[in-house]
Amino acid sequence: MSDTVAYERHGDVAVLKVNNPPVNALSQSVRQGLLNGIERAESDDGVRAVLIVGEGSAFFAGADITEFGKPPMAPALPDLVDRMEASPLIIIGSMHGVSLGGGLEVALGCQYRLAVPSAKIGLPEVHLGLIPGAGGTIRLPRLCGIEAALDIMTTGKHVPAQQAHALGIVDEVRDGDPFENGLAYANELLAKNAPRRVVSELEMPKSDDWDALYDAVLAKSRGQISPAMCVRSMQGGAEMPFAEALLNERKIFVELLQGDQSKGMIHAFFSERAVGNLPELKGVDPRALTQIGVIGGGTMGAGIATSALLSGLNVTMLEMSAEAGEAARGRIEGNLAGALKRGKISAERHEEIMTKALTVVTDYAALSDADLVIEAVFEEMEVKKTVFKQLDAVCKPGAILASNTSYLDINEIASVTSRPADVLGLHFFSPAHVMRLLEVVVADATAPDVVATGFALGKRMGKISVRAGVCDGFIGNRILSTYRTCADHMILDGASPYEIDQALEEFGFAMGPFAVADLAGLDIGWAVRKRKRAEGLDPRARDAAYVDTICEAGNFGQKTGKGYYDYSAGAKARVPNPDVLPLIDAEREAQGITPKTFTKEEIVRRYMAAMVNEAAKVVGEGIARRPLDVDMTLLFGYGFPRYRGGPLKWADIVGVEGLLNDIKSYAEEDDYFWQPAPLLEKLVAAGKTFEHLNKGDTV
Ligand code: 3H9
Repeated sequence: MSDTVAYERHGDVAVLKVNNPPVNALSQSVRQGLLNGIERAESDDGVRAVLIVGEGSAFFAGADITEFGKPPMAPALPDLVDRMEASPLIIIGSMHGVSLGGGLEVALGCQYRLAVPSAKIGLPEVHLGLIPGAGGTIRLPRLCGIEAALDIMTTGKHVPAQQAHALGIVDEVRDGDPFENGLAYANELLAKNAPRRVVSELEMPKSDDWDALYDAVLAKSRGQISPAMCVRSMQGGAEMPFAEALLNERKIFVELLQGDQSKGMIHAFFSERAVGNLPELKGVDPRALTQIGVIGGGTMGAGIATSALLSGLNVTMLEMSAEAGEAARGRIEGNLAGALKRGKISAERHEEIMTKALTVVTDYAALSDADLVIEAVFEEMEVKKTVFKQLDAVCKPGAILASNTSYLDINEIASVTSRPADVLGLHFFSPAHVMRLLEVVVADATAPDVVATGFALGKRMGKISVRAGVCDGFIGNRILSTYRTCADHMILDGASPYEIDQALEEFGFAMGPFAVADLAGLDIGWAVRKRKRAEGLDPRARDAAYVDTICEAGNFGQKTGKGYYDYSAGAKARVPNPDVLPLIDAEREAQGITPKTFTKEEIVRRYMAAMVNEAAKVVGEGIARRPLDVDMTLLFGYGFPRYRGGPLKWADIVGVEGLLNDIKSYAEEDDYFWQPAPLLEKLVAAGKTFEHLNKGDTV
């Protein structure tokens, strides 16, 4: 047998127990073990059935993703599943935990499927930029029809056992131990001489219009190709003999595996898990958290409070007046009503939160037993300092003081307290109870257990937490400010905000930068520009003042109904604001610029070059520890398309050398803005990529 699959004989049933922690991925050893087990059972006298059961947390989490991109190792999963179907024995899968991807495909190669009620099944390959590659696209529809199968494989969702049973995917749902249940079920099937029932021999459902299905799926996936390719593979199942359809599925799978989108998505899968894994925090215990204070109940503070409440923490919300406190309570209640409606909390929990877990106060003294206080007040240094002085005076020793600032210097904020080791930045993204990103900003004196507590809080809230160092804008907003500036330069030089938004939305961003600015509120950027101008702009920096005119007229984007776009017909029905282009024309004229045209490719190339260059500076300066930290920041906080993996993964894919050459050629027009990142130059000189740095290599 193999190290990971044990063979046991229980009367007429051979049991294959799979043990490949942590999630029973179908690695080569597991595939080999299953194949050997089936062959042994076939020659084991008296064996009439085979039961496959997973030890530990899952049946199977799918193919072993770490094997992707390496030379294939026999037996291949599709061959194993075929071999299972060809066996004269009755093969039964007893599922618990997850049966995902190849794991469900193995179950589909079984003739009977049993699950515990908590089991979940799914085909999440699309989240890796792939399609199911071991028969899933052509076996699953035979059990549950095209519509349900397409829904499962194009969304990648996890389907609970009862629902899978109702769809005909699982034959029986029984509570209890998966092995005991499975053995009893196998013996029942043998006792009643249950027939062999091979999924590939069932009738394949047909569609009248595969192209329409393909188009509909493609239109929903914002540039990601794999969901639509599930349709094409399923179509093959309906139009070709089974063996040919299987080869067709395999061909599509391999093409996608070799393509850029799966590279981006597999990078995202592993980076999402690696991002919170910091060597410096190994063995460091976070401080205990029960009671959280939040200062300021605007949109951001209310969102943070909601997130904390939803994660089971008690929250004391501090506002300046009773009226402001009531408004904050109203915002939190509104957020929680949304969570209740979406089934994220029960009515009882909602009631409990509003009556017990949330307290709204106006006196700092009420924060004396808070374990952690997050300040979310107006973005101005003096205001923040006043808050931190008061917190320092009332909070108990050991309490952590956090600022939700998005740009300001945490060291300076910490300096007004007597406990800089207990101060850090916790930068949430609005709406804070929805957005997944949390930047944990580590200041010079922040203690390791305070950092660990920031990560523990993020985990508890279901966030992707990224470690950031102190600088203007930390990781995300610093990079944003650079690529936004690049977009502003392109506007001065001839592009329109609408062309830029369109090009970047086609690249895969959820929204273009100008639509984002309208959503966030143009007043935010206006305040930053005013601050920077007050500090004194470098005379070599290009300035675009036309957008200030929009703000001066009281147009701050979506919240006022007008910004770059006009939202009078609703937020989704955005149309260009007719006032904007004349303002841009006037600005170009005032600066003596003759506008030129930009193709979509040029727009994307410049915008991405600016993003990658600044990101490389952020990594080079140690503000982000690894390129993957930048990638996850952009993915989870800035709408960067997941299928491109993040800006630095994208840079590796398109080639860092070409990007550096572009940056150098742009520098011929503007050598102040386009200063190549030293790290990028070193990488190119050493013939390395950002991925080398992720793996711990240095340049
Ligand atoms: C496929 O099946 C293709 C086939 O159709 C065709 C083939 C020919 N492989 O997420 P967690 C690791 S494609 C290798 O933190 P959780 C993970 O990296 C596959 N490793 O735990 C992590 O490692 P570390 C389709 C895997 O409890 C550790 O396990 N299947 C795999 O929050 C724990 O993971 C999928 O896409 C894997 N397949 O969630 C399922 N899965 O500790 C992908 C996990 O070193 N997996 N690891 O960071 C998941 O969705 C979640 O991991 C799962 C557990 C729900 C299983």
